[in-house]
Amino acid sequence: MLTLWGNLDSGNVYKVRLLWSWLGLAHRRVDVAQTRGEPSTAAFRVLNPIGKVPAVQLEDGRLLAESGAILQFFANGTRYWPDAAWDQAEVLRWMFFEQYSHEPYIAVNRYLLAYAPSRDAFDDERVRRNHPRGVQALAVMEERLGRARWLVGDAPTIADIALYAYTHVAAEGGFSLDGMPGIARWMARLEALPGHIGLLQESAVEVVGFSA
Ligand SMILES: N[C@@H](CCC(=O)N[C@@H](CS)C(=O)NCC(=O)O)C(=O)O
Repeated sequence: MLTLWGNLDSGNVYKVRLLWSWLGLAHRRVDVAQTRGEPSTAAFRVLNPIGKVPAVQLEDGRLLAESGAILQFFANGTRYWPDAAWDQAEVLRWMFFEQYSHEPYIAVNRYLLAYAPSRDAFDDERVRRNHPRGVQALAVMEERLGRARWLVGDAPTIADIALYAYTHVAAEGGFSLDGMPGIARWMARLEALPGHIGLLQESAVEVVGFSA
């Protein structure tokens, strides 16, 4: 069976869980949490040298990290990774946008405001500086989703998963989605797909603790 290392409330881990749920793939989850400092331990870095979740292990023992790479590997050959090279490039364009222009502001502010065990003046300044950049990322999404049903083409792809993960909980990072009807309609559309699970909804057949 597939193994996933990560915590339930992580959006990056949720991306993998959501795709696996769409695809009907069973997994066991090892509960590794950033709030407990577990991803940066030496024991976890054996699995993923950059010390971050998610990491997954295939049934043949191979390990893979980085949510985008994991999404692409499992979507390959399914309807969620398009056939045409141009559409594939468009999916990657949105996924790189997510990692460089969306997640560093929206996910980081969510973590600092809602999950971080402690926060100092440096973090508060970081939240303040991140905010307009996150708002800008949401505006870029709204520009597309105000006129299109999905980020790429006319069907859901892993680009939609990658951007849904932290957009739908943006409020936890202090970001309002008011006045963004395209994003609201897109989120409702995605949530109506077969196999949808919520971010805090356990989807593993077994959950085990992590021992560093
Ligand atoms: N680019 C990575 C980012 C992963 C990431 O930032 N994971 C966070 C949890 S959401 C983490 O493990 N942080 C631990 C740390 O920074 O110590 C991906 O998309 O998988």
